[in-house]
Amino acid sequence: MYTEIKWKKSCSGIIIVNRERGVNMLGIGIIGLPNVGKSTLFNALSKRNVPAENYPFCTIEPNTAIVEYEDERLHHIKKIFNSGKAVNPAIEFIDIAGLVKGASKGEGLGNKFLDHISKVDAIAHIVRCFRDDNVVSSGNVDPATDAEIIDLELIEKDIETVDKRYEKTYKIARAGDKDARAETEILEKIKKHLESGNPVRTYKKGERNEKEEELIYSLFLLSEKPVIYVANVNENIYKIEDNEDYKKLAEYALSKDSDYFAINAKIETETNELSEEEKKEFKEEFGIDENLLNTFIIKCKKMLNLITFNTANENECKSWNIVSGTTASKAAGKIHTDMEKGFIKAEVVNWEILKNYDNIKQIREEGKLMIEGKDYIINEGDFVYIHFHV
Ligand SMILES: Nc1nc2c(ncn2[C@@H]2O[C@H](COP(=O)(O)OP(=O)(O)OP(=O)(O)O)[C@@H](O)[C@H]2O)c(=O)[nH]1
Ligand SMILES: [Mg+2]
Repeated sequence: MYTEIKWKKSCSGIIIVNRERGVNMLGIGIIGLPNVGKSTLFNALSKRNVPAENYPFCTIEPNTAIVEYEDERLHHIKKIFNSGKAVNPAIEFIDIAGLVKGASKGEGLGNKFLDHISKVDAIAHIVRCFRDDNVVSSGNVDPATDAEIIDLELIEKDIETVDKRYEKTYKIARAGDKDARAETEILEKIKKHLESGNPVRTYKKGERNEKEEELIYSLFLLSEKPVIYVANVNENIYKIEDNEDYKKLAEYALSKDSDYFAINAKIETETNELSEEEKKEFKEEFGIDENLLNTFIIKCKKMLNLITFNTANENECKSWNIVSGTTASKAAGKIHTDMEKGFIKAEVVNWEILKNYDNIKQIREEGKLMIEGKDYIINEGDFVYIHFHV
C-alpha cells in the first residue's frame, strides 16, 4: 500500500520484499495504551469525528486519513505565479487500536494490532500526561513506564521475528553455507540488543554494515520504525517546560534516540468546531501555539524522511512530498509518469532565493534559475519547473 515492491532473495532462501520507501503515500501510525487520546489526536489532525469515547478499546479497526497541512511558502509562490489555487502537501495518519501488556503474546487482540503497526512507516506514540479522574486509565500518570510497556511489546514481537529467521538460517548455516553463518551471527547480536530492552533502531546506529542494514530491512522489525513520543497534556499546563510529566517523557524519548512533542489533543479537537477567528482567540487565551498541529505534522514528515518541493503555473501552485535523495526525473514522475519518461531538464530555484523575489522573470534574468539534469537531487524548498517531451 505504501511502497513500491522490489524482490530480493535472502541467504536463507526466502524471498523477501525490499520496500523502496516513498513511492506512494507514507503513513504515520498513532499508537499507545488504551484510552490515552489516540483517536482524539486523530480527529484533531483529520478534522474528522471518529469515536473517541471514555472506554478502553474504543478503536478496533484502524482509522485512516490523508491529512493536509500548510506549506507557508505557497502563499508567496501563489502570488508570484498568479496561480488560481494552492494545493498543500499531505501525509497519512492511521489511528490504531490500543495495545496492552502482553500484546506480543496475543493479549487484547495483540497480534492483530501489532500487525497494523507493521504496516505503517513511522510511529507517533501517544502517552497520557493529562490528569482526569473521569477518564478510565490503567493506573497513575506515569509517562516513562507507560511508554515502556508499549515499547517492550514491540521489542518482544521483534525477538519472535528474529528467532523465526534464526531457525531457518541456522539450518542452512549448519549445511556449511558461509553467508548463512554470517547472518546467524548478526541475528544473535540483534537479539542480544533487543533482549536488553533496546529498540533495533539504536542497534549500531550509523555504523551498520551493508549486510546488517539489508537484514534488518528485510525483517520489517517494529522497533526499527522511527518514533515521536507525544505527551498528551492537560489544558492548564502550557508552560510545557515546567511540566514534570513532559520532562520525564522527553528524557525517555531521548534515551530511545527519538523525538518528542507535547499537545493537548482534547483542546485541539474541540477547537476544530470553531471558526478560524474564534480558534485564534481561544488559543491565544490559553496560550496555545496556533500552529501547533502544523508543527507536529511537519515533524512527522521529517521522521518519514520526506522533503517538500514546489511547482506552479497559472492554474495552481502545489507542494509535493518526496523521499530525501530523490532525483529530478523521479520527482517529475511523481507529478506525472509522462514527465519522467520524457524528462529533458529541470529549472530549479530554492526557496531561500525565491522568497526575495516577486516575479519569476527577474529570477531568470539574474541567472538564479538553475538548469539541472535528471540526476539532480531535489532539496527541501526547491521550486522546480520540469521540461519534458510528450
Ligand atoms: N482530560 C482530557 N481527556 C482527554 C484528552 N485526550 C483524550 N481525552 C479523553 O480520553 C478518552 C479516550 O480518548 P480516545 O481518543 O478515545 O483514546 P484512545 O487512545 O483512542 O482509546 P482506545 O481507542 O480505546 O485505545 C475520551 O473520553 C477523551 O475525551 C486530554 O487531553 N485531556
Ligand atoms: Mg481510539
